[in-house]
Amino acid sequence: MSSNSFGKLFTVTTFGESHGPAIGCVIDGCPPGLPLAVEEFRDDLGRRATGKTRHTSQRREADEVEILSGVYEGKTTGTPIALLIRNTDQRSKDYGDIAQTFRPGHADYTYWQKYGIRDPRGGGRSSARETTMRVAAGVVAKKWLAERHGVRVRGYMAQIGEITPGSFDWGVVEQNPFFWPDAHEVSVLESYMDALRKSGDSVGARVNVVADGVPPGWGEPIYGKLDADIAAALMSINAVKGVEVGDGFEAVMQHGSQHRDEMAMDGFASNHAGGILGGISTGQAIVASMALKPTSSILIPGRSVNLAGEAVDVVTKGRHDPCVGIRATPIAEAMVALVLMDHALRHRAQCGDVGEVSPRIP
Ligand code: EPS
Repeated sequence: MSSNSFGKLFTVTTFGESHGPAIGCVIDGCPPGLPLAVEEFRDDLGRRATGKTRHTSQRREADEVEILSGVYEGKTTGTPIALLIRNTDQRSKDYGDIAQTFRPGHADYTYWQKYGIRDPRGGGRSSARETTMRVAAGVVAKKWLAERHGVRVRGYMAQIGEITPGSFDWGVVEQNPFFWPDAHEVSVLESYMDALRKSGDSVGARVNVVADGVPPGWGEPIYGKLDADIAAALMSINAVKGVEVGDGFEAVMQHGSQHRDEMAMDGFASNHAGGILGGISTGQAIVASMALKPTSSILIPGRSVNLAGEAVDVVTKGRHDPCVGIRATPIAEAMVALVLMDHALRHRAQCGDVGEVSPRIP
């Protein structure tokens, strides 16, 4: 009912608020015997964290994971894995004004309408802080997928505002704060973000995720399609307003002769489908893309109302992201990995005995 859990066999439940004492998650359904240590969470949590560069919120959290259950002598036991991260850098006084008003374009208003009460501190449950636990759970999924199936899930930033990469190299994506695939443009982005931050405004972004090594057969028609679950998972990330799989909305302008991915015994000729047909993986790379809106917590005054229904101008001070997309790449990877792991286990449960079917296109 309250939708803080997702997945069917590999389930993740997150809890906690931005300025509460801690955030956490419970992962259920993880196969036993997977080696797991707290150190393994650091890399991805650091990639997502605030305060690493001047281009993101300056809140500084250690984001140190505590494993409370489900791991014994360094291996998962098959019982629920509870992970906890304590919040340490809350500055709730920044939210004194916001508690009385609604930021235009923010979930402040809809949470209030739904529950009749809200925790305004740091955005409460609607804060991007919650995505920390998605990334933590995603570490477990990524590891199992890599070890058991050789699946690799990677993402990159594909657009900020109107800027798109002029070239593409996976090798540079992790070498800059934007997850940008073109090294020559990083200085352009730095200047762009500096000017944007100075102006007090924010901007949207596009993040792409690619999963290599997924075998054919994962995904459940009709109501458990792999692409539908990936879309729902990406859409559940804060600020996401659009999702595409494969060519997505470009398909509107294509002809069938162009869109179909022709097949031969040495491979598919293209991947317009994004690795999914009929809701089931083809064995090609799974390619998904998401659009993030510009954040609503900005310094440019905007018209709104206060709790008394009076007209007010809202200016959001404090520590905020001028482009939330900059930190979204590891979150998108985590969500895709979580969906893939759930579907891997679901496929194994129903169709594990089917084995490899001929002909198989590599
Ligand atoms: C956020 C506002 C900021 C960000 C936060 C997301 O929080 P605060 O106002 O408490 O500094 O720092 O992001 C995180 C803390 C995080 O770990 O992602 C918001 O409005 O969503």
